[in-house]
Amino acid sequence: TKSPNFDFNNDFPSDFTWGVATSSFQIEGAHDVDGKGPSIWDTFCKDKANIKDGSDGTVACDHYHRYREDVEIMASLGVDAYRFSMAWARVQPDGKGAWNEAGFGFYDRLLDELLDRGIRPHATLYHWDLPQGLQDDGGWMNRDTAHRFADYAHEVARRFGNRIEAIATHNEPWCTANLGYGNAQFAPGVVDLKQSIQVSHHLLLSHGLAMRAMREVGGAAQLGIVLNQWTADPATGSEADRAMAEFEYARSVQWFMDPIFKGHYPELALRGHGANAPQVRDGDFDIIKQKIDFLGSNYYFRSWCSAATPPVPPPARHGVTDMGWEIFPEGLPELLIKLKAEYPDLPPVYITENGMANPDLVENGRVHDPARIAYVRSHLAALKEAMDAGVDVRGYFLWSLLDNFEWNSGYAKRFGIVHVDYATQQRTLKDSALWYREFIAARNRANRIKT
Ligand code: PNW
Repeated sequence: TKSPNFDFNNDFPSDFTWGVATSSFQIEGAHDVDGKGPSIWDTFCKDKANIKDGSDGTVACDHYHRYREDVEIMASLGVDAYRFSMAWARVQPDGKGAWNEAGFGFYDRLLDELLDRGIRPHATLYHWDLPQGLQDDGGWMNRDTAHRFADYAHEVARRFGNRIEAIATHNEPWCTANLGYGNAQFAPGVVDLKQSIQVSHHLLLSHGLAMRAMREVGGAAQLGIVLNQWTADPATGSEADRAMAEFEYARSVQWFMDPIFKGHYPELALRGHGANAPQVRDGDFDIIKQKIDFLGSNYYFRSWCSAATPPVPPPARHGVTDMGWEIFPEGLPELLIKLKAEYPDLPPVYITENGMANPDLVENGRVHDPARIAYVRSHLAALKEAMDAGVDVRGYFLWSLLDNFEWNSGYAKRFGIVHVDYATQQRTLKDSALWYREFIAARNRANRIKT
């Protein structure tokens, strides 16, 4: 395909990692193929009221059967790396007990395909699809699930640890806890603040146990975690708005960072949680507070904090996405610079997700998505500012390679730089994919001139 005429200037470091990201449940489909067990998302989708368009993940992008084509697309874009997740219930159908060789076989083939194409694999162990068998035992409310997770991490590291560049334990534990147990937008669909906070502790514990188990194996992979992060801005200068923003930052960002980097929960959030504070056992923080090799940071928007009724809306000077999320690139450097100041031991950072949903705009075989290109460009310019200010950022993964199952929004929200026609499973590069390809190619040209 001929690229639209883009002007670009890729002034990132020559060894910066350019990637795309997906997750297992959102793209794989093949929900019961080759011995895969059900996950809590298979279960959650059975209640049609949970998903806006009543859809589910049984087929999704059929990536399980089309991974070769999808890797081929990535190769054609020239990406350096691919961030994907493994479906725990594919490799251990019940979440405990026997391993499923056919399930491991899929990831083995995927890794081969990627490595053959020179695309470096970045794997996430848990992107929300808990085996239903573990949910039946209490899921993340059951402390034992953290130990089951460590067993799973150990096995993945043992089998694949030398072929994966980076392994993240969790994707966005904030979402698992708050959307899964706080407001029931996500599986398992519980509404209970106290439980959501206990779950967040078990997630952090499971991260620590998994880190330990994987370190024990050794292996070349860098080990870390992926958090969704934002700055929290008060809507006005009022005392109430400022207090709200401070608490919001503490309960969402510091809540996951402080245990890992400082070995305790943030005081302000603990106090605010009061009787809902989690049960923590002696030694838990020693398990959680371990050196991580990288921090994955997912950035989509800032948190806008207004204590007024009705709340003062965000200015949204750069518009909002199809998700209704305010576009605010300025928040990215603000966040990263703040993290660097707050956590002196901050390891190298990867932006493991960033991107936007916009409506389907197929026109004569072309998909024009200028808003997505503008979104990515503005966030990359902002990211460069953070790097110029001294934040050690090593890579950027655009969310997402493909239009896919957007959780409780079903297929109605499209995040892909590659369009998927779900009736035919046909993939079409959107203008944003063509732009990304040229952007990466500009770096490659510059590197060739240098050497
Ligand atoms: C992330 N929030 O989800 C996930 O990692 C992806 O699987 C998902 O497709 C992508 O972002 C787009 O939604 C989030 O409400 C979902 O704050 C919700 C929130 C944040 C991230």
